[in-house]
Amino acid sequence: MENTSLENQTKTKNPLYYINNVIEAVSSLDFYSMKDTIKQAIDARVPIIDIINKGILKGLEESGEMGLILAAEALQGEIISIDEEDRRRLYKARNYSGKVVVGTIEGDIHNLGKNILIALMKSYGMDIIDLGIDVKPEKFEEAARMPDVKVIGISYLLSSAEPFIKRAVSLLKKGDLANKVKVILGGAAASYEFTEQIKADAYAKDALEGFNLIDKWLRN
Ligand code: B12
Repeated sequence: MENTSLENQTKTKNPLYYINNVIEAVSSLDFYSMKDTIKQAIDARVPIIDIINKGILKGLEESGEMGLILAAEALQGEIISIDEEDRRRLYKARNYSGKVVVGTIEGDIHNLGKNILIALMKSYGMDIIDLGIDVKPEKFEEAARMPDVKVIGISYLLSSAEPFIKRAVSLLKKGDLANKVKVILGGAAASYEFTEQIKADAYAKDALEGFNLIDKWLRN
Protein backbone atom coordinates (compact mmCIF):
# COMPACT_ATOMS: atom_id res chain seq x y z
CA MET A 1 0.00 0.00 0.00
CA GLU A 2 1.19 3.49 -0.78
CA ASN A 3 2.69 5.27 2.17
CA THR A 4 0.90 8.60 2.54
CA SER A 5 2.29 9.61 5.89
CA LEU A 6 3.35 13.23 6.27
CA GLU A 7 6.92 12.15 6.89
CA ASN A 8 7.03 10.25 3.63
CA GLN A 9 5.52 13.08 1.64
CA THR A 10 7.97 15.59 2.99
CA LYS A 11 10.84 13.24 2.35
CA THR A 12 9.97 12.62 -1.26
CA LYS A 13 9.66 16.31 -1.94
CA ASN A 14 12.80 17.46 -0.22
CA PRO A 15 15.93 17.51 -2.43
CA LEU A 16 18.03 17.10 0.71
CA TYR A 17 16.54 13.68 1.25
CA TYR A 18 17.88 12.50 -2.11
CA ILE A 19 21.19 14.24 -1.66
CA ASN A 20 21.69 12.68 1.77
CA ASN A 21 21.02 9.26 0.29
CA VAL A 22 23.72 9.86 -2.33
CA ILE A 23 26.19 11.02 0.35
CA GLU A 24 25.41 7.94 2.41
CA ALA A 25 25.83 5.53 -0.53
CA VAL A 26 29.08 7.09 -1.72
CA SER A 27 30.71 7.62 1.68
CA SER A 28 29.91 4.11 2.85
CA LEU A 29 31.17 2.73 -0.48
CA ASP A 30 27.87 1.02 -1.06
CA PHE A 31 28.41 0.47 -4.75
CA TYR A 32 25.01 -1.08 -5.28
CA SER A 33 23.10 1.92 -3.99
CA MET A 34 25.30 4.53 -5.64
CA LYS A 35 23.62 4.09 -8.97
CA ASP A 36 20.12 3.84 -7.48
CA THR A 37 20.42 6.89 -5.27
CA ILE A 38 21.90 9.01 -8.07
CA LYS A 39 19.16 7.87 -10.43
CA GLN A 40 16.44 8.57 -7.84
CA ALA A 41 17.77 12.07 -7.28
CA ILE A 42 17.80 12.71 -11.03
CA ASP A 43 14.25 11.41 -11.38
CA ALA A 44 13.16 13.70 -8.55
CA ARG A 45 14.65 16.56 -10.59
CA VAL A 46 17.25 17.52 -8.04
CA PRO A 47 19.62 19.73 -10.07
CA ILE A 48 22.58 17.65 -11.25
CA ILE A 49 24.90 20.40 -10.05
CA ASP A 50 23.64 19.72 -6.49
CA ILE A 51 23.71 15.94 -6.89
CA ILE A 52 27.36 16.16 -7.88
CA ASN A 53 28.55 18.99 -5.69
CA LYS A 54 26.54 18.45 -2.50
CA GLY A 55 26.07 14.69 -2.86
CA ILE A 56 28.78 12.79 -4.74
CA LEU A 57 31.69 15.07 -3.88
CA LYS A 58 30.65 15.35 -0.22
CA GLY A 59 30.38 11.57 -0.02
CA LEU A 60 33.82 11.18 -1.59
CA GLU A 61 35.31 13.60 0.95
CA GLU A 62 33.88 11.54 3.77
CA SER A 63 35.10 8.26 2.31
CA GLY A 64 38.77 9.11 2.95
CA GLU A 65 41.76 8.27 0.75
CA MET A 66 41.26 4.51 0.71
CA GLY A 67 37.63 5.05 -0.07
CA LEU A 68 38.52 7.35 -2.93
CA ILE A 69 40.64 4.68 -4.54
CA LEU A 70 37.82 2.17 -4.32
CA ALA A 71 35.12 4.64 -5.28
CA ALA A 72 37.02 6.07 -8.25
CA GLU A 73 36.38 3.12 -10.52
CA ALA A 74 32.91 2.20 -9.28
CA LEU A 75 31.51 5.68 -9.15
CA GLN A 76 32.53 6.83 -12.55
CA GLY A 77 30.77 3.87 -14.09
CA GLU A 78 27.62 5.13 -12.41
CA ILE A 79 28.08 8.73 -13.42
CA ILE A 80 28.76 7.88 -17.02
CA SER A 81 25.95 5.35 -17.20
CA ILE A 82 23.33 7.95 -16.30
CA ASP A 83 21.70 8.26 -19.65
CA GLU A 84 22.74 11.45 -21.38
CA GLU A 85 19.41 11.89 -23.10
CA ASP A 86 17.70 11.56 -19.74
CA ARG A 87 19.79 14.30 -18.28
CA ARG A 88 19.22 16.59 -21.22
CA ARG A 89 15.50 16.01 -20.99
CA LEU A 90 15.35 16.71 -17.28
CA TYR A 91 17.65 19.66 -17.08
CA LYS A 92 16.88 22.47 -19.44
CA ALA A 93 19.87 22.77 -21.76
CA ARG A 94 21.43 26.21 -21.83
CA ASN A 95 22.45 27.96 -25.03
CA TYR A 96 26.13 27.55 -25.62
CA SER A 97 28.33 28.35 -28.56
CA GLY A 98 31.57 26.41 -28.89
CA LYS A 99 33.03 23.11 -27.77
CA VAL A 100 35.03 22.13 -24.72
CA VAL A 101 37.97 19.74 -24.93
CA VAL A 102 38.95 17.94 -21.74
CA GLY A 103 41.74 15.50 -20.93
CA THR A 104 44.15 14.30 -18.26
CA ILE A 105 47.72 15.27 -19.05
CA GLU A 106 50.53 12.99 -20.22
CA GLY A 107 51.85 10.59 -17.59
CA ASP A 108 48.70 10.84 -15.49
CA ILE A 109 45.85 8.34 -15.54
CA HIS A 110 43.59 9.78 -12.81
CA ASN A 111 40.21 10.42 -14.36
CA LEU A 112 37.42 10.53 -11.79
CA GLY A 113 37.56 14.31 -11.34
CA LYS A 114 37.71 14.91 -15.08
CA ASN A 115 34.74 12.64 -15.64
CA ILE A 116 32.71 14.36 -12.93
CA LEU A 117 33.37 17.70 -14.61
CA ILE A 118 32.35 16.21 -17.97
CA ALA A 119 29.13 14.75 -16.53
CA LEU A 120 28.24 18.16 -15.15
CA MET A 121 28.96 19.99 -18.40
CA LYS A 122 27.11 17.48 -20.56
CA SER A 123 24.06 17.68 -18.33
CA TYR A 124 23.66 21.34 -19.15
CA GLY A 125 24.07 20.75 -22.87
CA MET A 126 27.73 21.65 -23.42
CA ASP A 127 29.42 20.01 -26.37
CA ILE A 128 32.37 18.03 -25.01
CA ILE A 129 35.30 16.26 -26.61
CA ASP A 130 36.96 13.91 -24.11
CA LEU A 131 40.55 13.15 -25.02
CA GLY A 132 40.83 10.65 -22.16
CA ILE A 133 43.89 10.13 -19.98
CA ASP A 134 47.65 10.35 -20.53
CA VAL A 135 47.15 12.99 -23.23
CA LYS A 136 50.25 14.49 -24.86
CA PRO A 137 50.50 18.32 -25.02
CA GLU A 138 50.54 18.12 -28.84
CA LYS A 139 47.19 16.32 -28.76
CA PHE A 140 45.64 19.23 -26.87
CA GLU A 141 47.12 21.60 -29.44
CA GLU A 142 45.69 19.54 -32.30
CA ALA A 143 42.26 19.50 -30.66
CA ALA A 144 42.40 23.24 -30.05
CA ARG A 145 42.69 23.79 -33.81
CA MET A 146 39.43 21.99 -34.48
CA PRO A 147 36.48 24.16 -35.51
CA ASP A 148 34.39 25.64 -32.69
CA VAL A 149 36.70 24.51 -29.90
CA LYS A 150 36.81 27.39 -27.44
CA VAL A 151 37.91 25.89 -24.14
CA ILE A 152 40.61 23.39 -23.20
CA GLY A 153 40.34 21.86 -19.72
CA ILE A 154 43.36 19.98 -18.45
CA SER A 155 43.30 17.75 -15.41
CA TYR A 156 46.32 16.60 -13.40
CA LEU A 157 46.78 14.98 -10.02
CA LEU A 158 50.49 14.20 -10.19
CA SER A 159 52.97 16.98 -9.45
CA SER A 160 55.39 15.13 -11.73
CA ALA A 161 53.12 16.10 -14.65
CA GLU A 162 53.89 19.82 -14.27
CA PRO A 163 56.43 19.93 -17.14
CA PHE A 164 53.81 18.50 -19.50
CA ILE A 165 51.22 20.99 -18.28
CA LYS A 166 53.70 23.79 -18.87
CA ARG A 167 54.38 22.56 -22.40
CA ALA A 168 50.68 22.17 -23.18
CA VAL A 169 49.88 25.68 -22.00
CA SER A 170 52.78 27.17 -23.95
CA LEU A 171 51.57 25.43 -27.15
CA LEU A 172 48.01 26.60 -26.53
CA LYS A 173 48.94 30.18 -25.71
CA LYS A 174 51.16 30.64 -28.78
CA GLY A 175 50.23 32.47 -31.99
CA ASP A 176 46.68 32.31 -33.32
CA LEU A 177 45.55 29.74 -30.75
CA ALA A 178 46.04 32.21 -27.91
CA ASN A 179 42.95 34.13 -29.01
CA LYS A 180 40.97 31.08 -30.05
CA VAL A 181 40.92 29.01 -26.86
CA LYS A 182 40.85 29.55 -23.12
CA VAL A 183 42.82 27.11 -21.01
CA ILE A 184 41.58 26.01 -17.59
CA LEU A 185 43.53 23.78 -15.20
CA GLY A 186 42.13 21.53 -12.48
CA GLY A 187 42.83 18.41 -10.41
CA ALA A 188 44.48 17.83 -7.07
CA ALA A 189 47.98 18.89 -8.24
CA ALA A 190 46.80 22.11 -9.89
CA SER A 191 47.13 25.43 -8.10
CA TYR A 192 46.31 29.06 -8.60
CA GLU A 193 49.99 30.03 -8.28
CA PHE A 194 51.25 27.61 -10.95
CA THR A 195 48.39 28.62 -13.25
CA GLU A 196 49.40 32.28 -12.92
CA GLN A 197 53.06 31.44 -13.39
CA ILE A 198 52.58 29.57 -16.67
CA LYS A 199 49.87 31.98 -17.84
CA ALA A 200 46.98 29.62 -18.33
CA ASP A 201 43.62 31.43 -18.27
CA ALA A 202 42.16 29.92 -15.12
CA TYR A 203 42.44 27.46 -12.28
CA ALA A 204 39.40 25.82 -10.70
CA LYS A 205 39.53 24.25 -7.24
CA ASP A 206 36.60 21.97 -8.04
CA ALA A 207 34.25 20.88 -10.81
CA LEU A 208 31.60 23.41 -9.87
CA GLU A 209 33.98 26.36 -10.02
CA GLY A 210 35.28 25.07 -13.37
CA PHE A 211 31.77 24.58 -14.71
CA ASN A 212 30.76 28.12 -13.72
CA LEU A 213 33.76 29.68 -15.47
CA ILE A 214 33.29 27.64 -18.64
CA ASP A 215 29.56 28.43 -18.59
CA LYS A 216 30.42 32.13 -18.56
CA TRP A 217 32.97 31.81 -21.39
CA LEU A 218 30.67 29.84 -23.68
CA ARG A 219 27.79 32.26 -23.24
CA ASN A 220 29.76 35.39 -24.11
C1 B12 B 1 41.93 7.32 -6.80
C2 B12 B 1 43.41 7.59 -6.85
C3 B12 B 1 44.17 6.77 -7.68
C4 B12 B 1 43.56 5.72 -8.61
C5 B12 B 1 43.04 6.43 -9.86
C6 B12 B 1 41.80 5.80 -10.44
C7 B12 B 1 41.15 6.66 -11.49
N1 B12 B 1 40.55 6.01 -12.41
O1 B12 B 1 41.16 7.90 -11.45
C8 B12 B 1 44.81 4.82 -8.88
C9 B12 B 1 44.85 3.73 -7.81
C10 B12 B 1 44.88 4.18 -10.26
C11 B12 B 1 45.95 5.80 -8.62
C12 B12 B 1 47.23 5.63 -9.13
C13 B12 B 1 48.32 6.44 -8.79
N2 B12 B 1 48.31 7.45 -7.88
CO1 B12 B 1 46.69 8.20 -7.16
N3 B12 B 1 45.30 8.88 -6.12
C14 B12 B 1 44.02 8.62 -6.07
C15 B12 B 1 43.37 9.48 -4.97
C16 B12 B 1 43.21 8.61 -3.71
C17 B12 B 1 42.01 10.09 -5.30
C18 B12 B 1 41.93 10.86 -6.62
C19 B12 B 1 40.47 11.14 -6.92
O2 B12 B 1 39.85 10.44 -7.72
N4 B12 B 1 39.88 12.14 -6.24
C20 B12 B 1 38.47 12.48 -6.35
C21 B12 B 1 38.25 13.46 -7.48
C22 B12 B 1 36.76 13.80 -7.60
O3 B12 B 1 38.96 14.61 -7.15
P1 B12 B 1 39.90 15.38 -8.20
O4 B12 B 1 40.49 14.47 -9.16
O5 B12 B 1 40.78 16.31 -7.45
O6 B12 B 1 38.85 16.24 -9.06
C23 B12 B 1 38.07 17.30 -8.52
C24 B12 B 1 38.70 18.66 -8.78
O7 B12 B 1 40.10 18.64 -8.66
C25 B12 B 1 38.20 19.05 -10.14
N5 B12 B 1 38.96 18.71 -11.33
C26 B12 B 1 39.67 17.62 -11.65
N6 B12 B 1 40.17 17.70 -12.88
C27 B12 B 1 39.76 18.87 -13.40
C28 B12 B 1 40.00 19.46 -14.63
C29 B12 B 1 39.46 20.72 -14.90
C30 B12 B 1 39.70 21.35 -16.23
C31 B12 B 1 38.68 21.38 -13.91
C32 B12 B 1 38.09 22.71 -14.19
C33 B12 B 1 38.43 20.77 -12.68
C34 B12 B 1 38.98 19.54 -12.43
O8 B12 B 1 36.94 18.41 -10.26
C35 B12 B 1 36.83 17.31 -9.36
C36 B12 B 1 35.55 17.51 -8.58
O9 B12 B 1 35.53 18.71 -7.89
C37 B12 B 1 44.44 10.61 -4.79
C38 B12 B 1 44.46 11.28 -3.41
C39 B12 B 1 43.63 12.53 -3.34
N7 B12 B 1 43.16 12.78 -2.16
O10 B12 B 1 43.46 13.25 -4.33
C40 B12 B 1 45.73 9.86 -5.13
C41 B12 B 1 46.94 10.65 -5.67
C42 B12 B 1 46.49 11.69 -6.69
N8 B12 B 1 47.70 9.60 -6.35
C43 B12 B 1 48.98 9.75 -6.18
C44 B12 B 1 49.96 8.86 -6.72
C45 B12 B 1 51.39 9.14 -6.33
C46 B12 B 1 49.61 7.80 -7.57
C47 B12 B 1 50.56 6.79 -8.22
C48 B12 B 1 51.88 7.35 -8.76
C49 B12 B 1 50.79 5.69 -7.19
C50 B12 B 1 51.80 4.62 -7.60
N9 B12 B 1 52.93 4.70 -6.95
O11 B12 B 1 51.52 3.82 -8.47
C51 B12 B 1 49.67 6.22 -9.36
C52 B12 B 1 49.86 7.07 -10.63
C53 B12 B 1 49.33 6.48 -11.83
C54 B12 B 1 49.41 7.49 -12.97
N10 B12 B 1 50.35 7.31 -13.87
O12 B12 B 1 48.64 8.43 -13.01
C55 B12 B 1 49.32 10.97 -5.34
C56 B12 B 1 49.88 12.14 -6.15
C57 B12 B 1 50.94 12.90 -5.41
C58 B12 B 1 51.44 14.05 -6.19
N11 B12 B 1 51.15 15.23 -5.71
O13 B12 B 1 52.05 13.90 -7.20
C59 B12 B 1 47.96 11.23 -4.61
C60 B12 B 1 47.71 12.71 -4.24
C61 B12 B 1 47.98 10.36 -3.33
C62 B12 B 1 48.97 10.83 -2.28
N12 B12 B 1 48.49 11.45 -1.22
O14 B12 B 1 50.14 10.65 -2.42
N13 B12 B 1 45.56 6.81 -7.84
